[in-house]
Amino acid sequence: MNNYFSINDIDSLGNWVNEAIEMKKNPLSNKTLGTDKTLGLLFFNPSLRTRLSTQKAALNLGMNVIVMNFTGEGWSLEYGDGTIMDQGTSEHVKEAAQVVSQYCDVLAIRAFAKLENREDDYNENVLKNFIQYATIPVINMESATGHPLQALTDAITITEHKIIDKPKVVLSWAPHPKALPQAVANSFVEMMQCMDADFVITHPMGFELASQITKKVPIDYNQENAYKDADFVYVKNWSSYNDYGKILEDNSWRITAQKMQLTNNAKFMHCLPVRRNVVVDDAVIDSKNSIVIKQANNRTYAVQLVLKKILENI
Ligand code: AN0
Ligand code: CP
Repeated sequence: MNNYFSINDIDSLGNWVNEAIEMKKNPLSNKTLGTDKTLGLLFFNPSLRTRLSTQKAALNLGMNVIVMNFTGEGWSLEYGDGTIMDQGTSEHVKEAAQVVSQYCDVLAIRAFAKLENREDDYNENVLKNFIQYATIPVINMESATGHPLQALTDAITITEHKIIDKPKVVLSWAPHPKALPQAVANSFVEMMQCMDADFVITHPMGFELASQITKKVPIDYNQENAYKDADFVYVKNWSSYNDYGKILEDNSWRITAQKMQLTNNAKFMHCLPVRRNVVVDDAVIDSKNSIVIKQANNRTYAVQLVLKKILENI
C-alpha cells in the first residue's frame, strides 16, 4: 500500500481487522521493520489520541518520529494553483511537501474541515495536494471529509466486542455547542458498509450526511426507535452537510441511561474527545457498557497495521 487516505485503501477489512487483533497480542513482533525510517507528523489541528497512538505505533515498529504543529508554528500554506501570493500565505504546498519528503520516509497529516465552504472541504485540498506533491507515502490522520484511522479502530473494537455474528450497530447523532466536521461519521459509515452488521443511522432531520457516502444505509429520525435491540451505540456529533456547518443544540438527542435501556445491553462507543453531559451523560460513559477507553487503545494497533503495510512496500 502506498497512501492511506480513506477506507477505500483497505483491500479486505476483515483481513485487516484480524491482522490488527493478532498484532495487538504481540505489538513488538515487527520491532525492526521501521529501523532507520522516519515518520513525520504534521498537525494543522489539536489531537491527543491520534498524535500519541501514532507515535507509539511507530516506536513499536522501530521508527523515528518527528512532529510539527502548524497552528502557530508553521508557515501559512498556499494550496491554490497559480495564486499570486501577496496575501496571508507564505509558502506553497508544492515546496513544503517536497521539502518534508526529503526529511521523512512516511508522512501523516491532520487537517480538519474548515466548515466554511462545502466544496472546498469536500475537494480535500490539503491532503490531496500533499499526496500529489510529496514523494513519500501519506497517511490521513483526519482530513476534511474522513478519519479512516478512527474507522479502522472502530472495526477492530466492534469485532472484539460483538457476541453475535451480525450485530445491530446504531450511529447516533448527539448535540454539540460547536460546529464539528462530518469526517468521523463519514468514515464510520463507509467502514460499516464493509462489515456484516445490521446498521442504522439516527439523527435529526436536516443532519443527513452526504448521500454519496450513506448510499442505501437506513436512516431513522426517531432515536428511541433506532436504539431498539442495538448491540452497539456509536455516538458522534456532526454539523449539517446540507446547510453546511450549521449546528443544532437539541438536548433531547443527548445519550441518557434511559435510552440505553432500550437497547440489547448495547456497548457505548465514541471516538473521543467527548463533552460529558452535553453529548452523553456521566451515567452512560461511566457505565460498564462503555468501551471508549478500550476503543482508544485500539488506535495504536490500527495505525500500526497501516504503518506496517506501508513500510513493507517502501
Ligand atoms: C473532532 C471532530 O469531530 O472531527 C475530532 C474527533 C476525533 N472533534 C472535535 O473537534 C471535538
Ligand atoms: N479520536 C481522535 O482522533 O482523537 P484526537 O482528536 O484526540 O486525536
